[in-house]
Amino acid sequence: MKISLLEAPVCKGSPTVGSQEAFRDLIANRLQTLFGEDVRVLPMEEDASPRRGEAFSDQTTEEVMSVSRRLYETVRRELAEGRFPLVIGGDHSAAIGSIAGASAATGAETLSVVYLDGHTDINTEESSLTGYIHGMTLASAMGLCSDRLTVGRKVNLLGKNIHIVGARSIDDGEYPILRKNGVHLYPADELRRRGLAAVIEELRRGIAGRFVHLSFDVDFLDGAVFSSTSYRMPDGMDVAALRQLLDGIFSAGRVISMDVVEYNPLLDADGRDRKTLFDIFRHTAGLISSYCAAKTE
Ligand SMILES: [Mn+2]
Repeated sequence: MKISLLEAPVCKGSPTVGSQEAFRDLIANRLQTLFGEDVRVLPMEEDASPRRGEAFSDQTTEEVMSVSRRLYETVRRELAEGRFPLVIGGDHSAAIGSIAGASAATGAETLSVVYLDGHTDINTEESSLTGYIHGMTLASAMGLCSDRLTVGRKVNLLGKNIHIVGARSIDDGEYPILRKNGVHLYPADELRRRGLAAVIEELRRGIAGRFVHLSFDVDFLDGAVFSSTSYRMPDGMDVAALRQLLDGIFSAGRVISMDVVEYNPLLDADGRDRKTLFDIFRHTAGLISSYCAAKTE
């Protein structure tokens, strides 16, 4: 399976600066060499300027969505060419574009999304307390936000096809949205209580044979394991758990595209987290070559 590395240089979906540099940092350190000969490296030509996002701001919304619109087109195109789009954020608002692109390729009802994240990112403009778009990604993908936060046609991803794993910071206003839409939620404490293997088994049944877009936010990992991100939180998962989950997801579903978001290289002075990320990418590259080629034919 040929891989395309897509840059999503957006940090204005959040109140912090730095994640928009992640792609350039990783490519400068030769991330592409992990993905074989035929890897395509696709920087986004026009960069989002590294200013902080402003809450509930029309201009910020327009700038965030401009990146997502371009991502949407690129993800669609790479999928149509039979390649695997691997989107590197940027903050998690980038996934508005990548999910829209994946769902345009498969049909929204046919697509499952597995969302590995310390948050649930399912606020609407009404429920959001902070007004930052990186907390509204899934609500946008489900068509619950206004047209301003919609890429192309409304995506209307179904709640029952969304699986959020590892969350441990959920707003009061997000619970009713999760419940009403039947989103599958596996919070970090549930993973510990039930055991990782039991949750992976249930998740595998939910996505078996289905097209999957996988969205990985580095704050899924415990803040002590991986600290170069804007929202560093305790009680997260470790890299071994992530590997097990990735193994389960790739072997059960037909993973067609993936995001890796919220890495902030400006907070990674000694490069420790970059090294962790490279290990994760190396593992992912192996899974893509084992599982993705056969199933897309
Ligand atoms: Mn997130």
